[in-house]
Amino acid sequence: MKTQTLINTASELVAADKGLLAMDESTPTCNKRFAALGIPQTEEMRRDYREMIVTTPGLSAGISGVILYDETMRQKTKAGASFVQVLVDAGIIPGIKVDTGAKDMATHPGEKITEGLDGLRERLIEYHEMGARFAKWRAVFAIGEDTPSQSCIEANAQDLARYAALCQEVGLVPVVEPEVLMEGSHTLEKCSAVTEEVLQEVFAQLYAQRVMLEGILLKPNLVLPGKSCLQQANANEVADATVTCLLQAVPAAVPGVAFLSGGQSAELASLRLNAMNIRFKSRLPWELAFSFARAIQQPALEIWAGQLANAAAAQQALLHRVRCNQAARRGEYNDSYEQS
Ligand code: 5MM
Repeated sequence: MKTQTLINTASELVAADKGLLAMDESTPTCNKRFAALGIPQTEEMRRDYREMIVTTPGLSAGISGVILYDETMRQKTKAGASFVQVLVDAGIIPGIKVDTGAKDMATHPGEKITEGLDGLRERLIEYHEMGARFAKWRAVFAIGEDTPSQSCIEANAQDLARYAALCQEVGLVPVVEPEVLMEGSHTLEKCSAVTEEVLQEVFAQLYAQRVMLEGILLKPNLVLPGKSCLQQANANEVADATVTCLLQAVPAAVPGVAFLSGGQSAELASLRLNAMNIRFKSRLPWELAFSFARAIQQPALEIWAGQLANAAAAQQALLHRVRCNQAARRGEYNDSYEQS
């Protein structure tokens, strides 16, 4: 195992006030986002959109790493440079999503199991040769009356740990993403209990698979009330619940926690990250960073709308969200960022 390389890469990804940009939407997810805005769902449009993102001037000031999808990993700019090379030249670490999606879990109605372990070692070797230095795998857990079940949590946690071990074997930092979904009417307390249970099982399995914790990043959800819960929480309540929960489950050896945004608005994601850093930053063993997809990309996607003429304005919108999240990492984000 390339221990020191893994440790260095993981630390670099959460250094200073930077974070990760997730642009690893699978083709169906990317097409869904395009369809909502009337953008044609073709490979060329997806390429154009991703070229707009990776060529954003100054992106590396706030983005340490970008998570790509297999299609994107193999694409080039119109000028002929691979997206991977564009990122490396800009000083951004390329990463890759390596799960093949969350599928219905047999005998577990309403629950998902993430697939992708078959042939994973060979795929990881290829991605590493192509320039990736980290890899991501997402498991999802829906909160319902009887879910998530213990067997769903165990099976997904074990698969996350097996993927993480394979990543470290080839020199890729695993970004371990167990996502407890926001959909539902559950309370903040329920989300906290489920998130803690999931994270404890994930770390038990990571230990069992002998994963080196200094060479991973965790990409969890925030602890939030369900979207349709009548009692919503303010940013400080979310910050307290999230950090209290993480402290029960995430070992100090982990260098960083890079949150997903999960469908929160871009502004709320920044506000809540900011509240956590203001209230806890100096007292935590791990960095509190971001690995957002929608909360960084959505405003830019809406401005771009499939038109080359809008690319420069879309890049400015992307940079704006990056700067907001950098400020949130420093605990300096406030309303004035949204008025400029
Ligand atoms: C939860 O999704 C991840 C973070 O994105 P958000 O910040 O928008 O929540 C993201 O990396 C995710 O894995 C992809 O966007 C969706 O991938 P699939 O495989 O569902 O297309």
